[in-house]
Amino acid sequence: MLSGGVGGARFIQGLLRLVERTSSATTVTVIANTGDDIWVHGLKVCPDLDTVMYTLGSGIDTDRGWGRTDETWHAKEELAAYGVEPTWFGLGDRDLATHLVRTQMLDAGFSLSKVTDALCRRWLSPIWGARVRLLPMSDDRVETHVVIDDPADGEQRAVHFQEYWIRHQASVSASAVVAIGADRSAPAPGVIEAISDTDLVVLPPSNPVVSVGTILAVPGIRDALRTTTAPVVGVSGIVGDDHVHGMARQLLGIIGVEVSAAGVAEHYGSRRPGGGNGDGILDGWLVDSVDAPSVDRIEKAGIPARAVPLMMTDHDATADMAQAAIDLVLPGR
Ligand code: FO1
Repeated sequence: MLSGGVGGARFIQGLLRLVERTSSATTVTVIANTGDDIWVHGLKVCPDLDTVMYTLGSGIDTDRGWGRTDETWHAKEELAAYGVEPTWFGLGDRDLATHLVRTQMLDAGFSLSKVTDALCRRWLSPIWGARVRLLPMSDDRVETHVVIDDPADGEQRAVHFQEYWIRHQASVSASAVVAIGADRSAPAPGVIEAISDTDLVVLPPSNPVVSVGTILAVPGIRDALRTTTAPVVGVSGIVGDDHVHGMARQLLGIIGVEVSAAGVAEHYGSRRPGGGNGDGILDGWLVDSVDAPSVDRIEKAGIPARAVPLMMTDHDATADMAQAAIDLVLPGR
């Protein structure tokens, strides 16, 4: 699976529920977006890696969808009392420990994948053993920035995605999304192999621009998706004309993609020869029942599609979604 934060993590929970139901020996590799990563107060923070890790490790705050359960905010308050910026980005006390360990290990020369593996030994191994593996998309520094019209002075400037999203609440006008460093990055160890040597690749209902889009910007990953012998199936995060987890509307608008399940399917493109612009990645696309009328349009773009309920209300409902995705591209499995 390629994954962003909340939407991806919740979908993986459903996929794992399905694995439990069928008691099969399936293993799941999650390749997480690291374009949201940010250095704050001298610490390396990896929101999507941590959201997946905490969610699957039962340590997530389920209301917020990010950060730790039973969190306290004393360090944040103390930093604010010193007037230290950024005050708009909050690190909880428990969460802080993860960033301290990660930063120390990076400083000691370990790669982000090695650090992630070490952190997952606490969170994933006791629950999932070798059945779930979490990989960063790249060990190289890639940061998503958004070019905004700064409301402070009307000047155009590129700000970190987190600043656009949290400080500006995605409500300032923006003209571009740039994955800085992506063109010079390489996939992390195991990423290409995981895509090439699998039975199925799933794109969960993660953000098509700043989550899946950033992963696809790492050289080699799109090619691996196009050449793998496994089918690639995606689940729409857009239901009706909105994003279930909130942040696709503005971002799709910036890159000129229609905010609809069909618009995103066409943006990813069909993997069939001649599909999309010749660089499509999809063999199947699941849309919500309310988007059933768009199935014809998606299939005309060369992407087999089906409409089913896509609300991740609980793990069982999400497991049904995962099963529907599998039925679409691997009938009878
Ligand atoms: N989201 C917020 O809305 N406000 C925050 O202060 C904030 C801090 C934060 C710290 C660590 C972390 O792992 C995630 C955090 N998030 C926060 C969530 C994050 O901004 C986004 O939801 C993801 O980057 C999108 O996947």
